[in-house]
Amino acid sequence: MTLKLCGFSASNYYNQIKLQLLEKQVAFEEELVMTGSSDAAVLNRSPMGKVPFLDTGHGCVSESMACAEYVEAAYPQHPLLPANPLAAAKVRELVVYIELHLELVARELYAEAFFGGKVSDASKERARMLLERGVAAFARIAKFSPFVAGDHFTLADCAAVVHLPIVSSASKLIYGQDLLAALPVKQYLGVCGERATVRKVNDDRKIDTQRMIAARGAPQPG
Ligand SMILES: N[C@@H](CCC(=O)N[C@@H](CS)C(=O)NCC(=O)O)C(=O)O
Repeated sequence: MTLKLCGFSASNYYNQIKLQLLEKQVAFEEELVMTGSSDAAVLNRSPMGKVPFLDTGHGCVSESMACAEYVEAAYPQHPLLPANPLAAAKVRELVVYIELHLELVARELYAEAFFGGKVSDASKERARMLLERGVAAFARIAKFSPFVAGDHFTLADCAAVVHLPIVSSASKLIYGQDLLAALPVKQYLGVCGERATVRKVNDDRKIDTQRMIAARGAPQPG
């Protein structure tokens, strides 16, 4: 069976794995699966009901880091992790900083920034404190030369390309200030945007966002 990437193209985490698969030139199909399902058939494949998950034909894998590691191990072509163990650990470290200390913190703001909801002032303040700490830490390890981990496009770029723009947008909308402004994110995204893979992910994201707006009548992030 052809590997299936399950989820939807407006999702930043889905796009992290989609970009990896495109970069590695892995043959894959996309299966539209939305979040928030209580259907056992979905939860058997992704226990939290989150996307993305991979259906390998022999079993499903959820959580983007587990998916990314599976893809690197099962499809060694065009590796996106360096062979050197320390260099590979530094790439994984960057992915964790981007996901855990930037995206996951900014996610607290999405309800108000993108979905017309309300986030309490206390939550905004806490998110701001955590984001400032996360950004300062990320700035110490991100190279942007031109890629996040150095001169090669890696898994850290699959994370950065999809998550950094959302962190910027959410902080601009909520605080009136881009908390990533001190980093060369714009130039970096310009370099990455020259890649056909990144353009494909962004084009599909825009189409899927329109699909979701039409279906729900509400704007979506990413
Ligand atoms: N830790 C998860 C995060 C994935 C995630 O939060 N995906 C969002 C879509 S962008 C989702 O499924 N949200 C629904 C939910 O949290 O229940 C991963 O790395 O895959």
